[in-house]
Amino acid sequence: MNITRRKLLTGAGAGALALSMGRAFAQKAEFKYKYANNLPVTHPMNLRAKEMADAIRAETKGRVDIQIFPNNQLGSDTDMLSQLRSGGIEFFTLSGLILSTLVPAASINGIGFAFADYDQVWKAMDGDLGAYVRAQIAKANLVAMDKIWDNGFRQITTSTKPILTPADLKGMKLRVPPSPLWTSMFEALGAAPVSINFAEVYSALQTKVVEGQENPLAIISTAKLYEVQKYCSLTNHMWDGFWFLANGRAWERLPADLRAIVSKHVNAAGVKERVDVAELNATLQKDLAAKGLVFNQTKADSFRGQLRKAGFYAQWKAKYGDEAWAILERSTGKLA
Ligand code: X2X
Repeated sequence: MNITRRKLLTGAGAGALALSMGRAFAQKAEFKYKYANNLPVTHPMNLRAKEMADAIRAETKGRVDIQIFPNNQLGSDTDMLSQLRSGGIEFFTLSGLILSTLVPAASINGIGFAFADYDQVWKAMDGDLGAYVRAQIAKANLVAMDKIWDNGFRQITTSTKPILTPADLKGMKLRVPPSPLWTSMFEALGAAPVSINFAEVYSALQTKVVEGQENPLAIISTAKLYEVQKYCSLTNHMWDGFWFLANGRAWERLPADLRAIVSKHVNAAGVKERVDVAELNATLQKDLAAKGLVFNQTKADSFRGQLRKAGFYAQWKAKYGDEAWAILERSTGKLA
């Protein structure tokens, strides 16, 4: 199924999450697992996850039934991470930058302006850097599936003014996800970052608790942030993805043949979701402008220069260590 912008924007895809025929299997499933995420039902992540759950249910002949809980239904990202660790839920898709509160190395793909394009992203994340991070995640008794799902290159939106250079960020109350790297980066750029879980972002913007936030266009669109923001400044300041995580004990409880089926379909769904998200992020500007969002280009070198001047790269190279930083720079070129 090709997730078209029309289907996304009309929310027709949301119907795909309606109670599935699979309910009939739920009663007899040996393994009834919960998969939670923080994205709207119309985001490609949930449209592909529905296909994935149906394919797993079919190929395991109903033995594995994955129930999807989208859009923060089970709580905030920090709540859901706790539930994943305790086994309250068995699967959860989470940005490595938020996971870094538990697995510090998991935020390394979010280093400001590290990746110039998707070729560099997938070379790193499907290569040595992804393997390194997954090994670190395993030490926390979590299992990260091989193919990280795409969130995208992030842009800054505000309700007050366009952002052209870091000077425009000075003292700005900007929402960032709860993660030391996000806070550090926007402090280095001169802003006043405020850590807020995604579940509360729309209302925080609407009530002017914060004047801006940063996210890829697919999120700005599916979460309807254009309703409470006026400007979108195209910074591409960070690439971010979602690790598809499993609780270690729950994963081991699955027999090897079922684990192979589940991981096959999860990874296949992740690769399809990447195509969907990249297409949306490349084409949504026109739809969002029609909804009133005012776009501007930015001077990337001025942001990168400010990060260097503030010692951001040197600080994070020291935090990750030489091994991880060398793996990152093999894909990005010299950063610090
Ligand atoms: O919280 C965010 O901004 C989001 C939805 O992009 C993440 O999950 C990192």
